[in-house]
Amino acid sequence: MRTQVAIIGGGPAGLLLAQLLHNHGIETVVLERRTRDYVLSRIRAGVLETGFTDLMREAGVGERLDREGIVHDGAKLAYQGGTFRIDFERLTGRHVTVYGQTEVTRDLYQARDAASLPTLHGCSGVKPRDIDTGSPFITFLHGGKMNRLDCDFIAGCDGFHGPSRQAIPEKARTEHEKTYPFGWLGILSETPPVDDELIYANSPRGFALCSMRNPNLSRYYVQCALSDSPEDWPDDKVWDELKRRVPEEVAERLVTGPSIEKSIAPLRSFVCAPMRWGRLFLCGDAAHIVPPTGAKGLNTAASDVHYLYRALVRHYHDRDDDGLERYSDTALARIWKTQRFSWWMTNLLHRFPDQSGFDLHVQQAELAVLSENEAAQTALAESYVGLPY
Ligand code: FAS
Ligand code: PHB
Repeated sequence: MRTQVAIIGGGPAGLLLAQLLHNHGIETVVLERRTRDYVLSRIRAGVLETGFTDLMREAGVGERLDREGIVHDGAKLAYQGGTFRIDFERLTGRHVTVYGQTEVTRDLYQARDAASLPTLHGCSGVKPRDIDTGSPFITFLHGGKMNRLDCDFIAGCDGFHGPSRQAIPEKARTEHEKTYPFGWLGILSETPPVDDELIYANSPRGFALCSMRNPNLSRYYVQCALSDSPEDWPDDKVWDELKRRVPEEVAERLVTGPSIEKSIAPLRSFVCAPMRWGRLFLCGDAAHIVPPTGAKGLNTAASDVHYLYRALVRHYHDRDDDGLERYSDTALARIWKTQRFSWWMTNLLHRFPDQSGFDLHVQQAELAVLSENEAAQTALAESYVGLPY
Protein backbone atom coordinates (compact mmCIF):
# COMPACT_ATOMS: atom_id res chain seq x y z
CA MET A 1 0.00 0.00 0.00
CA ARG A 2 1.32 3.49 -0.81
CA THR A 3 0.12 7.07 -0.37
CA GLN A 4 1.54 10.57 -0.26
CA VAL A 5 0.61 11.54 3.33
CA ALA A 6 -0.11 8.78 5.85
CA ILE A 7 -2.21 10.05 8.77
CA ILE A 8 -2.19 8.22 12.08
CA GLY A 9 -5.38 9.03 13.99
CA GLY A 10 -8.95 9.56 12.77
CA GLY A 11 -9.86 12.27 15.27
CA PRO A 12 -10.57 15.89 14.31
CA ALA A 13 -6.93 16.80 13.58
CA GLY A 14 -6.27 13.82 11.30
CA LEU A 15 -9.58 14.09 9.47
CA LEU A 16 -9.41 17.85 8.94
CA LEU A 17 -5.84 17.61 7.64
CA ALA A 18 -6.86 14.75 5.34
CA GLN A 19 -9.81 16.67 3.92
CA LEU A 20 -7.82 19.83 3.25
CA LEU A 21 -5.05 17.85 1.54
CA HIS A 22 -7.57 15.93 -0.54
CA ASN A 23 -9.07 19.20 -1.77
CA HIS A 24 -5.60 20.03 -3.12
CA GLY A 25 -5.21 16.67 -4.86
CA ILE A 26 -2.89 15.18 -2.26
CA GLU A 27 -3.49 11.53 -1.44
CA THR A 28 -3.94 10.39 2.15
CA VAL A 29 -4.69 7.23 4.08
CA VAL A 30 -6.06 7.53 7.64
CA LEU A 31 -5.18 4.77 10.11
CA GLU A 32 -7.46 4.78 13.17
CA ARG A 33 -7.19 2.43 16.15
CA ARG A 34 -10.83 2.57 17.25
CA THR A 35 -14.09 1.80 15.48
CA ARG A 36 -16.02 4.63 13.85
CA ASP A 37 -18.76 4.34 16.49
CA TYR A 38 -16.25 4.55 19.33
CA VAL A 39 -14.65 7.69 17.90
CA LEU A 40 -18.06 9.29 17.45
CA SER A 41 -19.15 8.31 20.98
CA ARG A 42 -16.49 10.50 22.60
CA ILE A 43 -17.89 13.74 24.08
CA ARG A 44 -15.16 16.39 24.18
CA ALA A 45 -14.80 19.98 23.03
CA GLY A 46 -17.70 22.30 22.39
CA VAL A 47 -16.40 25.78 21.53
CA LEU A 48 -14.82 26.55 18.14
CA GLU A 49 -12.66 29.59 17.36
CA THR A 50 -13.31 31.56 14.18
CA GLY A 51 -10.07 30.15 12.77
CA PHE A 52 -11.41 26.62 13.19
CA THR A 53 -14.79 27.33 11.59
CA ASP A 54 -13.06 29.09 8.68
CA LEU A 55 -10.86 26.03 8.19
CA MET A 56 -13.90 23.75 8.20
CA ARG A 57 -15.48 25.90 5.48
CA GLU A 58 -12.19 25.91 3.53
CA ALA A 59 -12.28 22.11 3.76
CA GLY A 60 -15.80 22.16 2.31
CA VAL A 61 -17.40 20.70 5.44
CA GLY A 62 -18.89 23.82 7.03
CA GLU A 63 -22.48 23.51 5.80
CA ARG A 64 -24.04 21.80 8.87
CA LEU A 65 -21.78 23.80 11.19
CA ASP A 66 -23.16 27.02 9.64
CA ARG A 67 -26.71 25.69 9.94
CA GLU A 68 -26.59 24.19 13.43
CA GLY A 69 -23.65 25.89 15.12
CA ILE A 70 -24.61 28.47 17.76
CA VAL A 71 -22.75 31.80 17.49
CA HIS A 72 -21.75 33.20 20.88
CA ASP A 73 -20.82 36.89 21.10
CA GLY A 74 -19.79 36.64 24.74
CA ALA A 75 -19.52 34.56 27.90
CA LYS A 76 -20.20 35.14 31.59
CA LEU A 77 -17.90 34.79 34.57
CA ALA A 78 -19.28 34.41 38.09
CA TYR A 79 -17.28 34.83 41.30
CA GLN A 80 -17.83 35.98 44.88
CA GLY A 81 -17.96 39.59 43.68
CA GLY A 82 -20.81 38.90 41.28
CA THR A 83 -21.34 37.96 37.62
CA PHE A 84 -20.04 39.86 34.60
CA ARG A 85 -20.00 39.35 30.86
CA ILE A 86 -17.08 39.46 28.46
CA ASP A 87 -18.44 40.91 25.20
CA PHE A 88 -16.26 39.19 22.59
CA GLU A 89 -17.98 40.88 19.64
CA ARG A 90 -17.68 44.45 21.00
CA LEU A 91 -14.13 43.95 22.23
CA THR A 92 -12.67 42.01 19.29
CA GLY A 93 -15.22 42.13 16.45
CA ARG A 94 -15.25 38.31 16.54
CA HIS A 95 -17.19 35.50 18.17
CA VAL A 96 -16.99 31.75 18.89
CA THR A 97 -19.28 28.99 17.67
CA VAL A 98 -20.72 26.26 19.88
CA TYR A 99 -20.69 23.03 17.88
CA GLY A 100 -19.60 19.77 19.48
CA GLN A 101 -16.36 18.06 18.51
CA THR A 102 -18.44 14.93 17.94
CA GLU A 103 -20.35 16.74 15.17
CA VAL A 104 -17.11 18.11 13.69
CA THR A 105 -15.76 14.58 13.53
CA ARG A 106 -19.01 13.23 12.08
CA ASP A 107 -19.00 15.87 9.32
CA LEU A 108 -15.39 15.10 8.45
CA TYR A 109 -16.01 11.34 8.29
CA GLN A 110 -19.04 11.91 6.06
CA ALA A 111 -16.98 14.03 3.68
CA ARG A 112 -14.22 11.42 3.62
CA ASP A 113 -16.70 8.63 2.92
CA ALA A 114 -18.41 10.69 0.19
CA ALA A 115 -15.07 11.00 -1.59
CA SER A 116 -14.39 7.27 -1.04
CA LEU A 117 -11.10 8.07 0.68
CA PRO A 118 -9.32 5.22 2.50
CA THR A 119 -9.87 5.19 6.28
CA LEU A 120 -8.87 2.03 8.11
CA HIS A 121 -10.47 1.43 11.51
CA GLY A 122 -9.29 -1.19 13.98
CA CYS A 123 -5.59 -0.68 13.24
CA SER A 124 -3.31 -1.90 16.01
CA GLY A 125 0.41 -1.93 16.60
CA VAL A 126 0.75 1.17 14.40
CA LYS A 127 4.42 2.07 14.15
CA PRO A 128 6.05 4.86 12.13
CA ARG A 129 9.32 3.64 10.60
CA ASP A 130 12.34 5.15 8.80
CA ILE A 131 11.00 8.62 9.56
CA ASP A 132 14.52 10.08 9.27
CA THR A 133 14.85 8.82 5.69
CA GLY A 134 13.25 9.91 2.44
CA SER A 135 11.15 6.73 2.39
CA PRO A 136 9.19 6.51 5.62
CA PHE A 137 6.56 3.84 6.13
CA ILE A 138 4.14 2.55 8.74
CA THR A 139 3.57 -1.03 9.83
CA PHE A 140 0.31 -1.98 11.48
CA LEU A 141 -2.00 -4.91 12.14
CA HIS A 142 -5.30 -4.81 10.29
CA GLY A 143 -7.62 -7.48 8.90
CA GLY A 144 -5.76 -10.13 10.83
CA LYS A 145 -2.40 -9.50 9.17
CA MET A 146 0.61 -7.19 9.32
CA ASN A 147 0.41 -4.38 6.78
CA ARG A 148 2.87 -1.85 5.42
CA LEU A 149 1.96 1.66 4.22
CA ASP A 150 4.70 3.44 2.28
CA CYS A 151 4.42 7.21 2.06
CA ASP A 152 6.22 10.53 1.56
CA PHE A 153 5.19 11.97 4.93
CA ILE A 154 3.55 10.81 8.18
CA ALA A 155 1.17 13.09 10.12
CA GLY A 156 1.01 11.96 13.75
CA CYS A 157 -2.54 12.96 14.70
CA ASP A 158 -2.93 10.14 17.21
CA GLY A 159 -3.61 12.11 20.38
CA PHE A 160 -1.74 12.13 23.67
CA HIS A 161 -1.47 8.35 24.00
CA GLY A 162 -0.61 7.54 20.38
CA PRO A 163 2.71 6.17 19.04
CA SER A 164 3.83 9.14 16.92
CA ARG A 165 5.41 11.30 19.62
CA GLN A 166 7.33 8.26 20.88
CA ALA A 167 8.77 7.77 17.38
CA ILE A 168 10.85 10.92 17.89
CA PRO A 169 14.07 9.79 19.62
CA GLU A 170 13.76 10.43 23.36
CA LYS A 171 17.08 12.31 23.44
CA ALA A 172 15.75 14.65 20.78
CA ARG A 173 12.44 15.38 22.55
CA THR A 174 11.90 18.11 25.14
CA GLU A 175 8.66 17.64 27.03
CA HIS A 176 7.12 20.18 29.43
CA GLU A 177 4.30 19.05 31.66
CA LYS A 178 2.20 20.55 34.42
CA THR A 179 -0.55 18.55 36.15
CA TYR A 180 -3.40 20.05 38.17
CA PRO A 181 -4.68 18.67 41.51
CA PHE A 182 -8.23 18.18 40.29
CA GLY A 183 -10.29 16.95 37.34
CA TRP A 184 -13.49 17.92 35.53
CA LEU A 185 -16.59 15.84 35.89
CA GLY A 186 -18.67 16.41 32.78
CA ILE A 187 -22.27 15.48 32.06
CA LEU A 188 -24.47 15.75 29.02
CA SER A 189 -28.24 16.08 29.58
CA GLU A 190 -31.16 16.46 27.20
CA THR A 191 -32.31 19.62 28.96
CA PRO A 192 -32.47 23.24 27.81
CA PRO A 193 -29.24 25.14 28.60
CA VAL A 194 -29.47 27.29 31.72
CA ASP A 195 -28.32 30.38 29.80
CA ASP A 196 -27.89 31.41 26.19
CA GLU A 197 -24.15 31.83 26.78
CA LEU A 198 -21.50 29.91 28.70
CA ILE A 199 -21.13 30.61 32.42
CA TYR A 200 -17.74 29.99 34.02
CA ALA A 201 -18.06 29.99 37.83
CA ASN A 202 -15.38 30.32 40.51
CA SER A 203 -17.15 29.41 43.77
CA PRO A 204 -15.85 28.59 47.27
CA ARG A 205 -16.79 24.98 46.53
CA GLY A 206 -14.84 24.88 43.28
CA PHE A 207 -15.16 25.54 39.56
CA ALA A 208 -18.27 24.92 37.51
CA LEU A 209 -19.07 25.50 33.83
CA CYS A 210 -22.47 25.71 32.19
CA SER A 211 -22.23 24.98 28.47
CA MET A 212 -24.36 23.45 25.76
CA ARG A 213 -24.49 21.62 22.42
CA ASN A 214 -27.93 22.73 21.11
CA PRO A 215 -31.22 24.20 22.46
CA ASN A 216 -32.05 20.84 24.07
CA LEU A 217 -28.65 19.44 24.92
CA SER A 218 -26.70 20.88 27.84
CA ARG A 219 -23.11 20.24 28.87
CA TYR A 220 -22.08 20.91 32.48
CA TYR A 221 -18.79 20.49 34.32
CA VAL A 222 -17.83 20.61 37.99
CA GLN A 223 -14.30 20.53 39.38
CA CYS A 224 -13.77 17.25 41.22
CA ALA A 225 -11.06 15.37 43.09
CA LEU A 226 -8.57 13.45 40.98
CA SER A 227 -9.43 10.34 42.98
CA ASP A 228 -13.12 10.59 41.99
CA SER A 229 -14.76 8.30 39.47
CA PRO A 230 -18.04 8.94 37.63
CA GLU A 231 -19.66 6.39 39.98
CA ASP A 232 -18.94 8.78 42.87
CA TRP A 233 -21.18 11.33 41.17
CA PRO A 234 -24.78 10.14 40.82
CA ASP A 235 -26.92 12.62 38.89
CA ASP A 236 -28.55 14.10 42.02
CA LYS A 237 -25.14 14.89 43.45
CA VAL A 238 -24.01 16.54 40.20
CA TRP A 239 -27.10 18.76 40.01
CA ASP A 240 -26.93 19.66 43.74
CA GLU A 241 -23.26 20.57 43.51
CA LEU A 242 -23.73 22.54 40.31
CA LYS A 243 -26.55 24.55 41.92
CA ARG A 244 -24.28 25.36 44.88
CA ARG A 245 -21.49 26.62 42.64
CA VAL A 246 -23.42 28.88 40.24
CA PRO A 247 -25.14 32.17 41.17
CA GLU A 248 -28.49 31.74 42.93
CA GLU A 249 -30.53 33.12 40.03
CA VAL A 250 -28.87 30.59 37.73
CA ALA A 251 -29.46 27.71 40.14
CA GLU A 252 -33.14 28.66 40.37
CA ARG A 253 -33.68 28.34 36.62
CA LEU A 254 -31.52 25.26 36.12
CA VAL A 255 -33.49 22.47 34.40
CA THR A 256 -32.18 19.11 35.55
CA GLY A 257 -32.63 15.69 34.00
CA PRO A 258 -30.94 12.31 33.58
CA SER A 259 -27.36 12.42 32.31
CA ILE A 260 -26.83 10.68 28.97
CA GLU A 261 -23.06 10.86 29.30
CA LYS A 262 -20.85 11.27 32.34
CA SER A 263 -17.03 11.29 32.41
CA ILE A 264 -14.09 12.66 34.33
CA ALA A 265 -11.11 14.22 32.55
CA PRO A 266 -7.84 14.97 34.36
CA LEU A 267 -6.35 18.39 33.67
CA ARG A 268 -2.88 18.64 32.23
CA SER A 269 -0.65 21.13 30.41
CA PHE A 270 1.83 19.43 28.08
CA VAL A 271 4.05 20.42 25.18
CA CYS A 272 6.48 18.29 23.16
CA ALA A 273 9.19 19.87 21.03
CA PRO A 274 10.11 19.48 18.27
CA MET A 275 6.86 18.66 16.49
CA ARG A 276 8.78 17.29 13.52
CA TRP A 277 11.36 14.58 13.06
CA GLY A 278 12.42 13.91 9.49
CA ARG A 279 9.26 13.01 7.56
CA LEU A 280 7.08 12.74 10.72
CA PHE A 281 4.98 15.76 11.75
CA LEU A 282 3.02 15.84 15.04
CA CYS A 283 -0.35 17.58 15.04
CA GLY A 284 -2.91 18.25 17.81
CA ASP A 285 -2.99 16.35 21.08
CA ALA A 286 -0.11 14.16 19.89
CA ALA A 287 2.12 17.17 20.59
CA HIS A 288 0.29 19.21 23.22
CA ILE A 289 -2.48 19.15 25.80
CA VAL A 290 -4.19 22.00 27.62
CA PRO A 291 -6.64 22.04 30.52
CA PRO A 292 -10.07 22.59 28.85
CA THR A 293 -10.76 25.79 30.84
CA GLY A 294 -9.90 28.03 27.90
CA ALA A 295 -11.54 25.79 25.26
CA LYS A 296 -8.21 25.61 23.40
CA GLY A 297 -7.49 21.89 22.96
CA LEU A 298 -9.38 21.24 19.77
CA ASN A 299 -8.77 24.78 18.52
CA THR A 300 -5.00 24.43 18.81
CA ALA A 301 -5.17 21.17 16.88
CA ALA A 302 -6.80 23.26 14.14
CA SER A 303 -3.96 25.80 14.01
CA ASP A 304 -1.44 22.96 13.70
CA VAL A 305 -3.51 21.59 10.81
CA HIS A 306 -3.56 25.03 9.18
CA TYR A 307 0.26 25.28 9.24
CA LEU A 308 0.91 21.67 8.22
CA TYR A 309 -1.59 21.49 5.38
CA ARG A 310 -0.31 24.70 3.78
CA ALA A 311 3.29 23.50 4.12
CA LEU A 312 2.48 20.18 2.45
CA VAL A 313 0.59 21.89 -0.39
CA ARG A 314 3.64 24.14 -0.99
CA HIS A 315 5.83 21.04 -1.04
CA TYR A 316 3.75 19.17 -3.59
CA HIS A 317 2.62 22.10 -5.72
CA ASP A 318 5.65 24.40 -5.60
CA ARG A 319 8.46 22.05 -4.54
CA ASP A 320 9.01 24.54 -1.73
CA ASP A 321 9.83 23.04 1.70
CA ASP A 322 10.11 26.28 3.64
CA GLY A 323 6.76 25.69 5.39
CA LEU A 324 7.79 22.17 6.39
CA GLU A 325 11.13 23.41 7.69
CA ARG A 326 9.41 26.10 9.78
CA TYR A 327 6.37 24.03 10.84
CA SER A 328 7.50 23.07 14.34
CA ASP A 329 8.70 26.54 15.34
CA THR A 330 5.65 28.24 13.82
CA ALA A 331 3.17 25.88 15.49
CA LEU A 332 4.95 26.00 18.85
CA ALA A 333 4.96 29.81 18.91
CA ARG A 334 1.15 29.83 18.86
CA ILE A 335 0.85 26.71 21.05
CA TRP A 336 2.71 28.39 23.93
CA LYS A 337 0.33 31.35 23.77
CA THR A 338 -2.66 29.02 24.08
CA GLN A 339 -0.85 27.13 26.86
CA ARG A 340 -0.45 30.39 28.74
CA PHE A 341 -4.09 31.31 28.31
CA SER A 342 -5.34 27.87 29.36
CA TRP A 343 -3.04 27.86 32.40
CA TRP A 344 -4.15 31.40 33.33
CA MET A 345 -7.90 30.61 32.98
CA THR A 346 -7.41 27.44 35.06
CA ASN A 347 -5.67 29.35 37.87
CA LEU A 348 -8.27 32.12 37.68
CA LEU A 349 -11.31 29.90 38.01
CA HIS A 350 -10.44 26.86 40.13
CA ARG A 351 -9.95 26.45 43.88
CA PHE A 352 -6.62 24.77 44.63
CA PRO A 353 -6.24 22.55 47.70
CA ASP A 354 -3.01 24.33 48.70
CA GLN A 355 -4.36 27.83 48.05
CA SER A 356 -3.28 30.21 50.85
CA GLY A 357 -5.41 33.10 52.05
CA PHE A 358 -3.16 35.41 50.08
CA ASP A 359 -3.52 33.30 46.93
CA LEU A 360 -7.29 33.40 47.27
CA HIS A 361 -7.40 37.16 47.70
CA VAL A 362 -5.17 37.68 44.68
CA GLN A 363 -7.37 35.33 42.63
CA GLN A 364 -10.54 37.17 43.61
CA ALA A 365 -8.84 40.51 42.93
CA GLU A 366 -7.86 39.25 39.45
CA LEU A 367 -11.54 38.53 38.81
CA ALA A 368 -12.53 41.92 40.22
CA VAL A 369 -10.06 43.71 37.91
CA LEU A 370 -11.41 41.65 34.99
CA SER A 371 -14.98 42.62 35.90
CA GLU A 372 -14.22 46.35 35.68
CA ASN A 373 -11.27 46.77 33.31
CA GLU A 374 -11.89 46.84 29.57
CA ALA A 375 -8.25 46.26 28.67
CA ALA A 376 -8.16 43.13 30.82
CA GLN A 377 -11.41 41.92 29.28
CA THR A 378 -10.08 42.57 25.78
CA ALA A 379 -6.96 40.52 26.49
CA LEU A 380 -9.11 37.59 27.62
CA ALA A 381 -11.49 37.99 24.68
CA GLU A 382 -8.66 38.07 22.11
CA SER A 383 -7.34 34.72 23.34
CA TYR A 384 -10.76 33.17 23.77
CA VAL A 385 -12.01 33.93 20.22
CA GLY A 386 -8.62 32.78 18.92
CA LEU A 387 -5.24 34.39 18.30
CA PRO A 388 -4.31 34.79 14.63
CA TYR A 389 -2.77 31.78 12.86
P1 FAS B 1 -7.87 12.96 19.48
O1 FAS B 1 -7.32 12.40 20.72
O2 FAS B 1 -9.18 13.62 19.41
O3 FAS B 1 -7.76 11.98 18.25
C1 FAS B 1 -6.66 11.08 18.15
C2 FAS B 1 -7.16 9.86 17.41
O4 FAS B 1 -6.05 8.97 17.26
C3 FAS B 1 -8.24 9.11 18.21
O5 FAS B 1 -9.35 8.83 17.39
C4 FAS B 1 -7.52 7.83 18.65
O6 FAS B 1 -8.38 6.71 18.71
C5 FAS B 1 -6.48 7.66 17.55
N1 FAS B 1 -5.32 6.87 17.98
C6 FAS B 1 -4.70 6.89 19.18
N2 FAS B 1 -3.71 5.98 19.20
C7 FAS B 1 -3.69 5.40 17.98
C8 FAS B 1 -2.93 4.38 17.37
N3 FAS B 1 -1.96 3.76 18.05
N4 FAS B 1 -3.19 4.02 16.09
C9 FAS B 1 -4.18 4.63 15.40
N5 FAS B 1 -4.97 5.60 15.92
C10 FAS B 1 -4.72 5.97 17.20
N6 FAS B 1 -10.87 20.28 24.37
C11 FAS B 1 -11.65 21.37 24.49
O7 FAS B 1 -11.36 22.39 23.83
N7 FAS B 1 -12.75 21.38 25.34
C12 FAS B 1 -13.11 20.26 26.07
O8 FAS B 1 -14.08 20.29 26.82
C13 FAS B 1 -12.33 19.09 25.96
N8 FAS B 1 -12.66 17.96 26.66
C14 FAS B 1 -11.86 16.84 26.55
C15 FAS B 1 -12.14 15.65 27.25
C16 FAS B 1 -11.32 14.52 27.14
C17 FAS B 1 -11.63 13.26 27.92
C18 FAS B 1 -10.18 14.57 26.32
C19 FAS B 1 -9.25 13.37 26.22
C20 FAS B 1 -9.89 15.73 25.62
C21 FAS B 1 -10.72 16.87 25.71
N9 FAS B 1 -10.46 18.05 25.00
C22 FAS B 1 -11.22 19.16 25.10
C23 FAS B 1 -9.36 18.11 24.12
C24 FAS B 1 -9.77 17.47 22.84
O9 FAS B 1 -10.89 18.16 22.32
C25 FAS B 1 -8.58 17.48 21.94
O10 FAS B 1 -7.95 18.74 21.92
C26 FAS B 1 -8.94 17.06 20.56
O11 FAS B 1 -9.56 15.80 20.65
C27 FAS B 1 -7.64 17.01 19.76
O12 FAS B 1 -7.91 16.33 18.60
P2 FAS B 1 -6.81 15.31 18.01
O13 FAS B 1 -5.48 15.95 18.06
O14 FAS B 1 -7.38 14.84 16.73
O15 FAS B 1 -6.71 14.11 19.08
C1 PHB C 1 -17.74 22.38 26.35
O1 PHB C 1 -18.84 22.82 26.00
O2 PHB C 1 -17.46 21.16 26.34
C2 PHB C 1 -16.68 23.34 26.83
C3 PHB C 1 -16.87 24.71 26.65
C4 PHB C 1 -15.90 25.59 27.09
C5 PHB C 1 -14.78 25.10 27.73
C6 PHB C 1 -14.59 23.72 27.91
C7 PHB C 1 -15.55 22.84 27.46
O3 PHB C 1 -13.84 25.98 28.19
